[in-house]
Amino acid sequence: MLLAALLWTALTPLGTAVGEARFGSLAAERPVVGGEPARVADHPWVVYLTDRRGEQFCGGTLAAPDKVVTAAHCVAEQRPADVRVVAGRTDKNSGAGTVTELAGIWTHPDYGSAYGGADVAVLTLRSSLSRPTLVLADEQDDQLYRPGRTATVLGWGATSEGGVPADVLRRAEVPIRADSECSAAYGGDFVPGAMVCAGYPEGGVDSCQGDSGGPLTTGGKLVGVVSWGIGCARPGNPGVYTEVAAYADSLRARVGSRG
Ligand code: 4AZ
Repeated sequence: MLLAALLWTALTPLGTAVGEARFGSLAAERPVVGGEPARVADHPWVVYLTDRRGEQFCGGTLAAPDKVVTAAHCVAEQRPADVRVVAGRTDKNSGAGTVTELAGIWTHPDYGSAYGGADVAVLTLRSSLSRPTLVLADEQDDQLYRPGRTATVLGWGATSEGGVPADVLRRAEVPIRADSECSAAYGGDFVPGAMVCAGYPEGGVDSCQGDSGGPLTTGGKLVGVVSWGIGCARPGNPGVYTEVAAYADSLRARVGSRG
């Protein structure tokens, strides 16, 4: 998830009362909720992003030895020199794994804010990692987006709305929902074809603040990137994810066809 502060910054230029109210509510409610502890050994391609001081602010997915897919809203305002990628570290308090600097940040040219879609970015690492990568969903993967299908979301974000970030990686299972259900919840802010809707009607399980940029996976592929929502795990407010297959073309150009 985006840090609320980053999201606020990203949305402030819109300057509308509606935007501010919406943003205010996001800032007040931080969001993996309802999940369980997980290990990077079981999800070796999941990574997190830190600032120069080592503070985690978003998640990501290793899609090639030197490419990480994350959310544009996580890095749009950042310089490559200010971001690190931490791989192979389940517990933030451990020294396990590797910390890698960035050679570059690409954000999708259509990205403006999380509400407009195209909330996807590719980070190029200064050195390649010897770790398994996750394949990206593409145009042939319609079945992975079928409503009712279960997907897994991973992250080091808050475990309750307004709560503190997790030290240890967490995992939760959420059902893919019909686009119409997020449109009903979020109106025009939900863009079918650019975003995926996921979560239980009754809430209780969701991504949350700090999970942004992290993976939503099913069928062994990256199908979504944690993007936004109203609060975390609230009934009637599913999580919204960037639809990776919708951006397969531009992602292939950046990441390579292996995904
Ligand atoms: C966030 O602020 C955030 N429940 C991420 C995911 C969701 C809400 C907020 C979805 O980073």
